Amino acid sequence: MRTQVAIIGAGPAGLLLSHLLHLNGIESVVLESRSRADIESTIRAGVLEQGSMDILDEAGIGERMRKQGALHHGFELAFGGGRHRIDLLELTGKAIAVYPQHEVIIDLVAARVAAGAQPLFETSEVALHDIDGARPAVSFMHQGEAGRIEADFVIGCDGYHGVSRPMIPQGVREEFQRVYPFGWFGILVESAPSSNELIYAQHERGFALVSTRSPTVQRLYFQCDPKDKVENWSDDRIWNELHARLEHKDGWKLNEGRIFQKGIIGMRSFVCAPMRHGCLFLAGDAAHIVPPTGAKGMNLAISDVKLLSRALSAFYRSGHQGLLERYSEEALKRVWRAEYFSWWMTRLLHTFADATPFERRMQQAELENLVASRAMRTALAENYVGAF
Ligand code: RFL
Ligand code: PHB
Repeated sequence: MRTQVAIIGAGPAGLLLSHLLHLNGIESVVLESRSRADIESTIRAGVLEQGSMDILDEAGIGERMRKQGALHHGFELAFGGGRHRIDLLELTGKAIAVYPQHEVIIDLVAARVAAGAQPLFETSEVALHDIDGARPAVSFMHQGEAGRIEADFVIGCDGYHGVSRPMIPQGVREEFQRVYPFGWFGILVESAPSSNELIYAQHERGFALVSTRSPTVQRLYFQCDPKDKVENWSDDRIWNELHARLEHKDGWKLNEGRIFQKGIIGMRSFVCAPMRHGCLFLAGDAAHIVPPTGAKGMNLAISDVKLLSRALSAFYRSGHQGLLERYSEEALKRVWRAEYFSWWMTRLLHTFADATPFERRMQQAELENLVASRAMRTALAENYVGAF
């Protein structure tokens, strides 16, 4: 088999890239190790920046997002017993949408199927060949048969644990990493939202976050030991912890409901540079990871593939390689700024067990400064909505 662009991974990065290339008349094949049902039901991110919404709209797949996604014009920061609103719209003129990542995946798969280009699901033994030579190819197993696709380009959109990144030789690849000494315990709850807007709470017992998925489902997180086990957390223990971290004297109450999903997520910051080697290009989590505090992961994946689809389109239209050559440098500029913001939000809002009393006071003072200063709130809001 031969195609123009072989894409490994049907996450937001791989599926959107395939769709954007199709809109530019470029043929691609997407290989995915999991099943369609699995990728369409895995609960992950929730927040889309305005720029990401615009890209989905321009690509003609924004209709359900516009109808079912909830537009948020601000969020709240809770600390020291009070709550403070960050008015994103007033500070930046932009907003964000809460629209679950698996819904974006459903919309993208539907668009690919409608175009007659369904990803190859449940492939295994995916391997890349000759990525810096003349005949790049990807081999794999699919439905019990061995397959091989030759392509002009191979795009690694296969997430942090994928096979693409290790194909960049060690002497060429530089990796930057920070693993945090805590994780997030995430739950899905059957109940009406407790708040119209997200609440990011700093508390001495640890960070907590109130988000939503729909008018009948809440998404809640709280900082935990990354090595803890879900079995150690009964529903009662979870609610006690969330009430303790989120409720203060102002009368606001967290809505309880049936907890129907629990999970623990580790947290890291990670960047691989460069994001290109030969005809292999990396996009999304394959090249970088941010802790979820800044809600940037899916948005970075979307902005990578926007750059990449432009570069590939320019190449196929006119033979110019300039944008392809600049891809890694351009993508990494945005990546590092989002890494900084995600690290900063994480440091600002989490409890570090080894922090000295002085460092704890500095954290409080930074939060007080932030809400007191329009300039600092504006910087936070610009980063959060991705207004660059
Ligand atoms: P994905 O989504 O991990 O997709 C990679 C796909 O590649 C497949 N794959 C392979 N396929 C074939 N052969 C192989 N050898 C393969 N190896 C892997 C995998 O099965 C998978 O389907 O990467 P992509 O496309 O780069 O997308 C990145 C986002 O998924 C990720 O950054 C976000 O989910 C991060 N994130 C958030 N991002 C936001 O923008 N806003 C948020 O509010 C937000 N919240 C979150 C998050 C991530 C979270 N978790 C679970 C880490 C909240 C959480 C809790
Ligand atoms: C989510 O709704 O899953 C969510 C929202 C904001 C974040 C991270 C996750 O910062």
